[in-house]
Amino acid sequence: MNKKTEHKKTGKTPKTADAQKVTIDRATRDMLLRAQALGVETIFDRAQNMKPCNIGSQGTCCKICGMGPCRLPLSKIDQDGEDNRKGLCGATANTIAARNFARMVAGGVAAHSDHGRNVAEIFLSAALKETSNYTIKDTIKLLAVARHLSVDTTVDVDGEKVDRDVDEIAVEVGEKALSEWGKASGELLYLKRAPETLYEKWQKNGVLPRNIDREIVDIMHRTHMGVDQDYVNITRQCTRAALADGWGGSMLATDLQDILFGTPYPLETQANLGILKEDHVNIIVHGHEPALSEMIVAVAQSEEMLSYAAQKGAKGIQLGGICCTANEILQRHGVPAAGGFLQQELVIVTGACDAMIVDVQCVFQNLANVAKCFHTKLITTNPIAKMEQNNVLHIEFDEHHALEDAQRIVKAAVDNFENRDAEVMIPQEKATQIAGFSVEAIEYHLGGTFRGSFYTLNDNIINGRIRGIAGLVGCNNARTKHNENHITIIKELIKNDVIVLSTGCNAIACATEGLLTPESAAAYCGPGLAEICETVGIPPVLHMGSCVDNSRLLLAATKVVEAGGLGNDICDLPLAGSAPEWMSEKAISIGHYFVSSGVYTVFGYGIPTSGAPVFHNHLSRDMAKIYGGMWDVEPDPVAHARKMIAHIDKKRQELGIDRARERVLMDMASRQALEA
Ligand code: MSK
Repeated sequence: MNKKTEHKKTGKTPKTADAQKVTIDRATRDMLLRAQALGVETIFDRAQNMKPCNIGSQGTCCKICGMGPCRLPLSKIDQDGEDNRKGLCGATANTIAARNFARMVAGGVAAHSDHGRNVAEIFLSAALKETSNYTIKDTIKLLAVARHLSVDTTVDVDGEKVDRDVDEIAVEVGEKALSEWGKASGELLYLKRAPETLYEKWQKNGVLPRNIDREIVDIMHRTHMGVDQDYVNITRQCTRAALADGWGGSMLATDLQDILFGTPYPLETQANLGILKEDHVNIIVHGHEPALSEMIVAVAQSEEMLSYAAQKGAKGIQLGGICCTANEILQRHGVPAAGGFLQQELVIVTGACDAMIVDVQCVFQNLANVAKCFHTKLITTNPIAKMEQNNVLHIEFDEHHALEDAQRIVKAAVDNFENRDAEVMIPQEKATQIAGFSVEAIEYHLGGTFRGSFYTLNDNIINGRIRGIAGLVGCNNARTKHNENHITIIKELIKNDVIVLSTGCNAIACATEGLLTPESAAAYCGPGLAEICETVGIPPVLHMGSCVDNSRLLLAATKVVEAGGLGNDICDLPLAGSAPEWMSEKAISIGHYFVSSGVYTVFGYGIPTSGAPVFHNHLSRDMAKIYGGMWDVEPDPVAHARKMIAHIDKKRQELGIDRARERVLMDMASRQALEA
C-alpha cells in the first residue's frame, strides 16, 4: 500500500467512525477497520466530520432564487404558537417545504423514468433489429404488456382472428412505450392496471399523469420562484408526478427489462463481500441499469474471456454487484451481490476488486479516491454519469455495439488482475439467498402452472396464518447504523406473521443476514407464516428486485385486490410500506406513489418536512382522507414495525377478519379450553 486518500489540510485530524457503532454487519466492520488502518477515508468517517444542516433537514431552507437562501427554523415560530415565518418574497414555511419536497419527488421520478426511457429505447432498437445484442426473451410477457399498451396481438384475416407477428407487436409496444414519456394528449396507459376504485380516486382528484416528462417539468416550473404558493396544490402535483413514476416510468422499465432480459424466477445465489475470490478476476458492477451488465455477464462467462483470464494467471472471473445493478443481474442470472449502498467503497478496500463498472445513481464520487489507493480500475459507462478524477476510465456504452463495449470492459478488468499491489483481504462473510420473486413467480408458487393466482395468499391472510403484507424498500443511510433498522424491522414483522416483499438495498441487507432463505422461516417467523413458508417452500422475505421494481409491489398489491376477499382497493388491504434507511430522492418518489396508491408508509429516517408541521400533517392526515394511504416517520425500528402491524390489524378489523387471526394465535392450552 503506497497511496493514501488525500485529506484537505485543515490542521485538525478528521474523526474516524467507530466500526462497532456504525454497522451491524461484520464484513462491513472488518473492511472499515482495514480502510482506517490504511488511511483510506470512507463515507462512515465522513459522516462523523460533517453533520447535516438542521434547517435543511427540516425542509425549510429556500434556495430557489438569488435573494436567499432564506432559512425558516422552527425556533422562529412566535411564542404564542403563531407561525409568521416567511422568506424574503413572503413564502411561508409550508410553501418552502412543499416546494423542496416536490423537487425531491421530481428528482426521483426523473431518475427512475430516465432509466425506463433508456430501456424503452433499447427495446425499440432490439425490436427494429438495429442491434443483434438484445432479443425478445419473454414472449408471454410481451403479449401481456401489449394488451396494457392497447397494442393488438391478433389481426383479422378473412374475418378470422389470427395471431399477429411477434416482431410487429414488439415494434409497436416499443413505440407505444416510448410515447408515454412525451405524448401530447391523454393519460398514462398503465394507470388502468390499478384497481378501478383507485383509478377513480385519481381521476376525481385530477392527478392522472398526462405523460411522464411533463409531470417532472410541471414540478420544476411550479416550484420556481413566485409560482405555486399553495402546499395543497403542490402536493397534488407531487402525486401526479409520483404516479408517473410508479405506474409509469418504473413499471415500464420493469416490464421491458423482463421482456428483454427475462422475467425473474427464484434462483439461489449469495450475498456480501465474501463473494469475492482472491484467485479470480473480480469485476463489480454498480448502479442501476441492467443493459450493460447483461452483456458483461455474457462476456465474463464466455470461453474466450475465461481462457484469457487463465493466461493472466486467474482461476476464473467472479462477477458481483453493488446496489440495484446487483439486484438486476442476481434476479435473472444468479450473480451474487457484493453489497449494498454503504459497502461500495469497501469492496475496493478488499484489494481484490480488479474493476468496478458504474452506470447511474447511488455511485459515490469518492470511489475514485478509494480506487486511487488500490489497483482497482474504476470505469464509468454512461454519458450522463462521468467523474472529474483523472484515474477514472470512461468507456461509453451504446446498445448498438453493446457486446464490444462489454468485451473492452471485461478485458480491461482481466488485464488489471496482475496489477494488484495491496495485500488482499476478503471477509469470510457471505450468505445464501433465494431471489427472483417477480409477480409472475409469486403467482406460480402460490397457485402452480395451471392455476396461478394470489388466491392462496389471500386465503391465508383471511384465515389468519398470515397477518398481513409489508413492502420494505430502499437504501442505507450513513446517518443511521448500517442495516440495523432494516433487519430489526423485518424480524419484528415476520415474528408477527407479516410476510415481507423487499427490493433495493433492503433486499441486499436481508440477504446478508440470511433472511432470504426458506429455512429462516423456522428461526424467525411466527407460527402461521412459518407454516406457509414451509408448505410452499418460500422465504418469509421475498426479494422482488431493484428500485424500479417497486412497481412489482404495486402490481402484487393489485393482484391481491383482484384475488378477492380483502376489499376493493389497495387501501383496504392489511398492507403497510416502509423505507427504514432511506436516503435518495427516488425513495421520496416511491414513498409518495405508495401513499398515493393507498399504502400506509413509514420512513425510518426523518423526511424533510418537520419544519413545516401543517404541510407535514397534510402528507399524513389529509392524504389518508383522499387516497387511504399516508406518510409516517418512526426512527425507532421496533416502534416502526409495531406501527405497521397496528395498521395491518386495523385493516383486518375493518375487513372483519380479525377474529380469524385470534383463533390462529391460540396456543394448545387455549384451544383445549375452548373445545372443552
Ligand atoms: S440502490 S436508491 S441506495 S435502494 Fe437502488 Fe440502494 Fe437506495 Fe440506491
